Amino acid sequence: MNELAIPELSLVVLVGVTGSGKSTFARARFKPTEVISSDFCRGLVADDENDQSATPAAFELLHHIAGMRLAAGRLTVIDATNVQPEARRELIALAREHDVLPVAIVLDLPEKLCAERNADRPHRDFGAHVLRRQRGQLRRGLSGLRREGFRTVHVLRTPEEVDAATITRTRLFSDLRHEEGPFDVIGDVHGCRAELEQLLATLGYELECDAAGRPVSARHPGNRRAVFVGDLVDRGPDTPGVLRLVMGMVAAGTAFCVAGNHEVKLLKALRGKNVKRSHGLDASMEQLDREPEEFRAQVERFIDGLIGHYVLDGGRLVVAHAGLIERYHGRASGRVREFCLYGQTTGETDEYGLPVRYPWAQEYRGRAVVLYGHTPVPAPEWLNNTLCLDTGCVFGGRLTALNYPERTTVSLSQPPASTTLRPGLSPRLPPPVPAPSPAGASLTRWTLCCLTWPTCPDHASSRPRTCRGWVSATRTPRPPWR
Ligand SMILES: [Mn+2]
Repeated sequence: MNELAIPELSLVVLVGVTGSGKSTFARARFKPTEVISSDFCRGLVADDENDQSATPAAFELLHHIAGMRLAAGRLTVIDATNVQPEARRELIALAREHDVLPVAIVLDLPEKLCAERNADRPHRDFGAHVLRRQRGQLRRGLSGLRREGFRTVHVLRTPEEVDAATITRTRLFSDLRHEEGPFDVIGDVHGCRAELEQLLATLGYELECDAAGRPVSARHPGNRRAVFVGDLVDRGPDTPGVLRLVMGMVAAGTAFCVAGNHEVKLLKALRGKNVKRSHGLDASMEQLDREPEEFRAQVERFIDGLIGHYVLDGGRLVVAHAGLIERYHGRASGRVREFCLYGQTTGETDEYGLPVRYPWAQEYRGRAVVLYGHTPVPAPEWLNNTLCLDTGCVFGGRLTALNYPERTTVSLSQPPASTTLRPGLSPRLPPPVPAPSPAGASLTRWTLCCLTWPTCPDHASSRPRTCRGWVSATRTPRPPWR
């Protein structure tokens, strides 16, 4: 038995010369409606499956049907030779267009066997040269399939291997529909370990500490589980402490966590890539440098394993760092991950030189609740079944959680007076304001205020929330897209 694992929502591209047994293989392992063959499409457009002059029309039809199935979220198998790179390129583009994973299953069988099978079939009087050419194309393309974009590649080389192969459909990493909650979904923590501990305690979680008294996990006596919207790290005073606690909870099965843009950048830095250490990354790296090598390796593995979004509770709840449009729920592609991490930008910049973000939540009409963070807001406010939970904890705001399915929010403390952020805008960071702390500990906090820094005269004041720059920023006219 040879189990071939494929994601349950994928575009499966069979690759093999004529006579290699693709149709027989597919018939035994997929539903008849899941398999679209070029022969069948040729028959549909020309009343003759072997009419090679109908090939262009047949493939147009094949792509059309496949596209409609993928749009509907249905696994689709392409039964055609697909030995030419151009043919595969079009199918990979089709998979990407519908944000599903492309899979290749290659039947790389001996040429002699394929020739014998063709000889047995009527109307398959291909010359030996056709078979030889197809086989040459197949062999040349074989090693580059992953580079072409196939996320999964299975190669079967003997009739015995083909016979023994079974298909196992695997859930997508994002698919947690079987997890029904209840959940406590927690906004951007950004290294604020003390606030996180306090919030978890407020929510009823019991913290577990290691010998050094550091919280390494937490569980809820009522079996509630936490879901973190990402951006655990950077800017705040104790990124390692937050990671230690959240990694422990995820490992213990008492929390889930999706990736934030700050985790992704931190991972690059940890791997020695040359990234600009801005937006609080320098703080994280300094803090992590004081941790043992083994801990940094753990962090690297943890971040590397973070998924862009989760679909939970039978599809009724979606969590992604920057939110997610309905069309991308439960889908997998580069652009879906980009959206989860960074949101959708319009490509324009505003008067502060910051990217203008596309107001996806204003246009959201989906049935699933979408919970996210990424853009600090003064208070969580429902907008078309979506809720942003980033209330700017690290900027002097609060750390917020939403109880699901109850839909009650829990925030740590009172919000700072009259803080309003322009929607769709990240606060520009003023320089760190050292908080008065005993023994000169290097505890630094940043402020939410002052979008006009560095032109603001008060940006470095010790009471930044009253800064004049902040006040004038709140009077800034709404962005053009509102
Ligand atoms: Mn973010």
